[in-house]
Amino acid sequence: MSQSLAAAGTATGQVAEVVLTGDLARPARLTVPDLLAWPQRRAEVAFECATSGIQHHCFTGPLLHDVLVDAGPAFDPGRRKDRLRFLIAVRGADGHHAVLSWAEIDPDFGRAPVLLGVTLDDTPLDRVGPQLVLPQDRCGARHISGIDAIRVDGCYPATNGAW
Ligand SMILES: Nc1nc2c(c(=O)[nH]1)N[C@H]1C(S)=C(S)[C@@H](COP(=O)(O)O)O[C@H]1N2
Ligand SMILES: [Mo]
Repeated sequence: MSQSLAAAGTATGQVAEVVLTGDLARPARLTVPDLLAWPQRRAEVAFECATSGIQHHCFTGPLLHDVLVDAGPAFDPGRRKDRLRFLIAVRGADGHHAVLSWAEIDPDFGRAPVLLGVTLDDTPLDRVGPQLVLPQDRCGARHISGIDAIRVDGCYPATNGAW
């Protein structure tokens, strides 16, 4: 990011950042414009909210899997079984959060096409931050908006250690 853009973001608080943290070789802070560097997908989703009923939205953005792989999760990529112990916790700025398993979004396992939405119904999410998009979910609760942190954790021992 250029110095002037960084300064503008700091001065106005208008550029939201997502912190990628946890068991990663390359932890990162990413803005919505940064997320345009990965291939963009489009998803038309319909989900039900317990309080406001059925919602229809169109999102674009990169695959969560593509972004997290580039952050270097601390598993052996050649050993499929090693990935099964990793969790991904996604948090919104308001504290709403949910946990996914790595295998849920891994192309060798659940293959869920989960996006980090950077536009919502053609509106850029630069100021509010990206939104988690889960086309497979019937309920809206995991479509976390204003994401400010994503944490990857290898929760169980890499070898046959004690639980
Ligand atoms: N950050 C954040 N994201 C959130 C929520 C929340 O409370 N905080 N609620 C979820 C729930 S319960 C639903 S149903 C959808 C609502 O999406 P809508 O505002 O497009 O109807 O947002 C989800 N994302
Ligand atoms: Mo909801």
